[in-house]
Amino acid sequence: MEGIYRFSFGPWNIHEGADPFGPAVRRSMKLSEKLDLYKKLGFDGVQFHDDDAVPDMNNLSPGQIIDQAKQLRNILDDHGLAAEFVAPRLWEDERTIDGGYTSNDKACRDYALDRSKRAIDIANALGIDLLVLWLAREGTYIRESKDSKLAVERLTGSINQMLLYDSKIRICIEPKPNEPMDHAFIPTAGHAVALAQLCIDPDRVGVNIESAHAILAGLDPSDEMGFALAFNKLWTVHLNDQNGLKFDQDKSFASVDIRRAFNQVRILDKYGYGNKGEWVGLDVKAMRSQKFDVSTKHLTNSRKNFLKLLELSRSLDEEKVEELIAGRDYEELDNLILSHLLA
Ligand code: 3MF
Ligand code: MG
Repeated sequence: MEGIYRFSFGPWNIHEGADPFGPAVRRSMKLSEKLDLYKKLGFDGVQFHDDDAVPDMNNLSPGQIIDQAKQLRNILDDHGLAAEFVAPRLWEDERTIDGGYTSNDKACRDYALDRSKRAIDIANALGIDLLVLWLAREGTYIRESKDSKLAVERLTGSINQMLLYDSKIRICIEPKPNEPMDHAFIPTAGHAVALAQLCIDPDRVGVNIESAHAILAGLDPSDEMGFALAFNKLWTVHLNDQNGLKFDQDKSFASVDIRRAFNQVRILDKYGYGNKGEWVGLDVKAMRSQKFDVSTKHLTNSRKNFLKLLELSRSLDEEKVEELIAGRDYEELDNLILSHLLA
């Protein structure tokens, strides 16, 4: 059951190169300039933070937000592009310093929920039904600062409110074990799927697996994908790569470990990922050392690597694989995979 692939990324994936230790090194591109690039780079889908779609939204009324989002939809149409999802950016406001849905302060929790509803309005105006929640600050710096059982109840309660607010919206949780927090409450696909079961409409709560986030959790990204697929909950992916347990690197897909990337492509393709409209999202960052005029190569390279690995996945001698599995000759299977990747 082979998949059909369309590629997406977010405007934040073309960026100025600032990091916690130094300032921007490339000029900013306006959203309009970025949208002009999508098709040229081989991408048809745009992922949005709510305020990528509607800047300065905290100072706009709900009606103004919807109007601006509708204008953006026309711009996307003119470019032949589609929106994939909207994600409320809950980690930058002063009211979310200690988290959004799990903040200890009720006024801050109310802000987070209200902002999420505005993000749902934007999704509606863009004609899509997918809201991604990267639960950035829903965790702790020190164990004693929050109650982890209560935090799960608060997350469930907030998601329920979103499900009630819009009877069509699907909520897709992007798990990540750490950064910016020391510990996150929903670090893996298993946690996200379990949280979905606690919600009032579990069928509308799914998962976005990001390769680097799985690696930071010490897990194999393809296993995280398989887990979500087993629950029919893999609704989008953030493919990238990561060199060990350090800060979230968002390296180009397959740039660190070709075999690990191959296995992600293989499981997606084996289970027809994309056949129900799922996009292949690439959450990758250009190296800070990259000059402005060559600062989108991480996107084209990641897409190219995916397609090359897809060819390799589809040309693997699956009969031989089955034969070696049946004979439990995993050394030979190891060699078969490596020879195939090295050929
Ligand atoms: C953080 C991320 C984010 C999310 C994005 C959409 C910058 O580690 O991966 O990308 O994917 O905010 O939810
Ligand atoms: Mg991501």
